[in-house]
Amino acid sequence: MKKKVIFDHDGGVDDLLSLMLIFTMKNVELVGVTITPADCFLEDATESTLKLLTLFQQQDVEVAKGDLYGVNPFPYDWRAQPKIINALPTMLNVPLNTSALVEMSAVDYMIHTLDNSNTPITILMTGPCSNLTQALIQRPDLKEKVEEVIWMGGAVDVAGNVAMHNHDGSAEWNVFWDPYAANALFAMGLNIKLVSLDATNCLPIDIPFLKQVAAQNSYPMSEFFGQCWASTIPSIPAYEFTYHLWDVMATSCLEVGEEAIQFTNIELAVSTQQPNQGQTYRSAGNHQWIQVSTSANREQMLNYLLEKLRRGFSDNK
Ligand code: AGV
Ligand code: CA
Repeated sequence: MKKKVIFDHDGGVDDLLSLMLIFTMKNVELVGVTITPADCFLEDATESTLKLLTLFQQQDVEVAKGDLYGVNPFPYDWRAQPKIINALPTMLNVPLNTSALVEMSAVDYMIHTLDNSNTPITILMTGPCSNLTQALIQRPDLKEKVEEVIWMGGAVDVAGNVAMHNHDGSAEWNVFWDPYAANALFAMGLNIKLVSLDATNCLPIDIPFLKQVAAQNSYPMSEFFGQCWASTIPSIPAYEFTYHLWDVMATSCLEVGEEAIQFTNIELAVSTQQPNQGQTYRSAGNHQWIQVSTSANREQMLNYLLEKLRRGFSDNK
């Protein structure tokens, strides 16, 4: 049986790549996409999402826009960056079809979909976790409808990627955006896989990596991924600005096993206070067991991805 999935993303370049990767997965039934207006502007992310559904002939997937905003907004230039994806020739040539959009907010859509499903649903999140947390605060009974949560977020035994004057740098951005939601989510007793910077650090999106993608440019999906990733290459390379295989690695967890990404069960807490607001730290004895991606096998991940990208846009259809 296929894995039923709701995908909550926040419109970044790698969030959009993640959506495309899901479309290639034969073991996944993507029910709906919810958008968190975090590392994006909602209008841009909605347009990208709808166009990708059309490009991959997946218009039966529903899309709901989020209306929750975290306490720590992303920098405006990061939020504006993914707009470039809608300006790429491939996307300009796709007509905008809004029929997949539902009238409900992301939170209401999650509640509605979990409530009406006879089988549990996996929630994949590649942005902040506010929508899911709010949905389950409103309807705690729906926790039993959540099969598993896969969330790109956190930094446990490594540095974070938040670089702000009033912060100690220990937090990862998706958690930092709404640390109160993360704190509440960890206390809910769900089955959570946290794909943290501990694992994603092993795969920076750099020129050697992009050359490997470019070498198989004759496949439409490789070519498009290469173009999208190129837009993330920072003019001034520094850890805080360098893209890694963040959301894409989290998304691959729908398909790959322990040989590619290794998880360790850890009792984890989230700080809601400065100077380490949003830090995910070990807290032995707190009973908030979270499966943290403590490491990943770089070769396995690379081979998996390159193999996935050797195809056209709607080969499954
Ligand atoms: O912390 C990683 C998360 C991922 O979900 N996001 C980007 C990915 O979509 C925030 C982020 C951290 N550093 C960034 C980010 C950067 N340099 N540019 C844009 N977003
Ligand atoms: Ca993201």
